[in-house]
Amino acid sequence: MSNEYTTVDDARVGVLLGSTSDWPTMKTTSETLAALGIRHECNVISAHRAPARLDGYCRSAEERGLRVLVCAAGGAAHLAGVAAALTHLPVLACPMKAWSLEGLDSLLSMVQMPKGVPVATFAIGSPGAVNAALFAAAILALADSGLRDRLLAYRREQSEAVHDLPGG
Ligand code: RP5
Repeated sequence: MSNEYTTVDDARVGVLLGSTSDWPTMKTTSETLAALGIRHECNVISAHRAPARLDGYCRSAEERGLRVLVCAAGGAAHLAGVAAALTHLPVLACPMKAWSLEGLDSLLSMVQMPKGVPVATFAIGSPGAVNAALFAAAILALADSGLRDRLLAYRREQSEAVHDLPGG
């Protein structure tokens, strides 16, 4: 049922969180996508607490216009792997620091997908959350020249913001 999750018209990226507790980190994904003018939607859909909802979301994703999914989860972080099993769209995985192990558990859960169903796994925490947004942008920019220009401008501004070492 569509009312089980939030949809945004013409969204190209679907951001999925295993829990609302992942939002403080994953809001950086949303902010980065927004800065690049990428329409996206964010939902909390736990793979183990709401498997039927995740199934419906992923199976309808391509038809609704989504082109990339970004999945964030902590602990035994199976959200990205399950999403990738339900859609052939690219799935980008963001390991969260949950309640222990500083996120290493999440990282290994995501990066160690068995062969056949890939997920692209990013760094633990907000560095990976931002990079997942930039990687989604790079994928979408292959077929969107306006976004390509915005992504190049973002990269240029980032380069210009790098300062010389003190005394250098
Ligand atoms: C995972 O367990 C979530 O993605 C979150 O990172 C972690 C803790 O979830 P809560 O217990 O805070 O809901 O499913």
